[in-house]
Amino acid sequence: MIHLIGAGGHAKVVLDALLEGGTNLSGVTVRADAPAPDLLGLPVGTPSVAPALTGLSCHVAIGAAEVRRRLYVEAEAAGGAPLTVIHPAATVSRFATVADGAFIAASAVVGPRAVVGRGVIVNHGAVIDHDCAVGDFSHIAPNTSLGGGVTVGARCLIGAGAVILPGVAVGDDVTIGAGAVVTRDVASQQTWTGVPAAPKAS
Ligand code: JB3
Repeated sequence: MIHLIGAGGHAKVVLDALLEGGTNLSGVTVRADAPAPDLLGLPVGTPSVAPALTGLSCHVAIGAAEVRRRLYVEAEAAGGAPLTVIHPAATVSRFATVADGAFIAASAVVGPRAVVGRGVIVNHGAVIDHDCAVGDFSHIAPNTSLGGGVTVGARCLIGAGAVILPGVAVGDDVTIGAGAVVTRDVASQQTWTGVPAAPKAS
């Protein structure tokens, strides 16, 4: 049995990937903190994390990094095992490492010796090229491109369509704006936007 936590937009994408991968709808339960009518036809229960999850595979399908991290901690405390979900139309090198609880969407590419951390989202069409490392709970948004050897820290948001040039290092808790082109290293807790990307004026 698979226990999906979250019933919003991202949960739709994750459930769709599970179904495309051959999981039966009857083998999935869905819970969220707020009542929702259904998720692609599945009833949604509350609260998000059931009191007992022993023996269940859990996937937290929520985009916000800190919420995703916290709910994985709660799910594991309740006995659940984090489940990695990879859409069958994603291309993941046999030499890549994908940690527990991560999600790899359709048309994403994860290259050889790349490391994708716990609870990471690699969204549609994103490319994580060879030797990249993406830290826990980061979100690599649709159609982004990380060149070879890029490192991204924990809990980052790399916005849709952003490009990070080969070898660049991005710290923890960084936000990169949509469409930015990052040509040099970014320190932790910064927001960079633009082409070439620069720290966002506060
Ligand atoms: O950009 C793309 C392709 N996807 C986005 C994704 C990565 O993140 C998507 O467009 C959204 O921006 C976002 O999707 P998500 O996280 O599904 O957002 P939303 O549709 O707003 O649904 C949030 C879900 O998380 C709902 O089921 C909420 O009940 C649940 N939720 C939000 N905050 C929470 C909390 N649940 C708990 N337990 N605790 C919270 O603090």
